[in-house]
Amino acid sequence: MNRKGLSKHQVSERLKEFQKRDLKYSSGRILGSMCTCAHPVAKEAYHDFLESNLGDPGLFEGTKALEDEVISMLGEILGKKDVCGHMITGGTEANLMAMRAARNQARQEKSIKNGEIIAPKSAHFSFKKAADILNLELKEAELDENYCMDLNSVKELISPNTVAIVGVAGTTELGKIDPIADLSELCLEKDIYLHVDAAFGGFLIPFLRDIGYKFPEFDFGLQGVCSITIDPHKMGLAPIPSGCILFREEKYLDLMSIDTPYLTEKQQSTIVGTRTGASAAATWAIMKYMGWEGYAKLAKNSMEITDFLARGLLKQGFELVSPPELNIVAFNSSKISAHELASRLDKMGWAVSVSSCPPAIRIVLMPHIRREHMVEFLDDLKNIE
Ligand code: 0PR
Repeated sequence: MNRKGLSKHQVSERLKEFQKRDLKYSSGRILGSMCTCAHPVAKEAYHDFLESNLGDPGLFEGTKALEDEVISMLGEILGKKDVCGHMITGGTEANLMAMRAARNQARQEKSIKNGEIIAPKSAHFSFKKAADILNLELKEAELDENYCMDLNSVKELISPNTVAIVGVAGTTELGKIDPIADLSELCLEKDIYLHVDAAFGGFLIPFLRDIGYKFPEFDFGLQGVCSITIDPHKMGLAPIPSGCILFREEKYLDLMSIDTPYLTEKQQSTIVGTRTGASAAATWAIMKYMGWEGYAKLAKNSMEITDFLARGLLKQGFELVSPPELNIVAFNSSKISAHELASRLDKMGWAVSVSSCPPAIRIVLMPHIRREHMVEFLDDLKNIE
């Protein structure tokens, strides 16, 4: 490390050099990400609350009130205004907290020691991390022909050690929605904890449904749903890191509570201690600014560009893995493999990702991607084939 400090100007110049190497969402070239440009309203709020720490909420009562309002607004979007929960770093931490609550409940109420969780093969890899950290065994359920969780496979995997079942509303690779209503019934019947990972779909499905898109039920309106992951830093336009975990009842938070005797709150149920208040302020600001109608418009716009891309690909002879339900398009060429196609696109400056199940080019039509970017993308694809 340098012994003498640099000037503010020197620091800023050096930082710019580093930043030049980063891709920018605004270029329209980042096609495989679930994050996007944070809205200026959210950025400003984030900046103003940089120092507030939700890990010691008695010192930051205003920020704590913002967090509470965010949780309740998200609960309202997801079918239950009086939910409990926290703002955390993102979907990984939210899923980890949900699995921890489920494990602790099963340990306490059913004396289950070697717990198992059942998640679809399409679930985000954060469940592998959660299983590892929490000492749970992850059992992967098969998918049906539409790449959704297969209910019969779930039933076969249920054992006396099952502590939770996970359904996904907006899968990472294909944007699919698992049959959450069926899972809810099953979990109520078998007395099993049901978690819904709506990290991506949570900021899309309720708004799209309201303007006429058809989607299955997936939220707290279903009595079996115990918790939901929803990420404002994906389709919510909040800065990274902004994630949320919502629980149907306070008891799930209590199951994870640890005494924190010298803090302004006497118990803490989150995994992290010092916790970002800036994310709560930014999420509150952007949700108030956008309103229901703003998010509905944003989601509709992304779906229209999705549709434009999907049609364009079909016209050019590409195969879609399946018709897009949310703003994710996965496709293949009949001539070259997905990995080969991805590497050729990369050389042309397009940052795409390749899905694993099945292998395909996966494009997430986030708000930073506009129609003109897709016109250019489709043109470039013509030159590859
Ligand atoms: N649940 C679902 C359904 C997800 O899609 C993701 C992340 C998570 C949980 C985990 O969320 P965090 O990454 O916030 O902890 N989905 C994206 C993915 O893994 C995250 C992402 C975003 C990856 C931007 C790359 C990227 O450039 O693909």
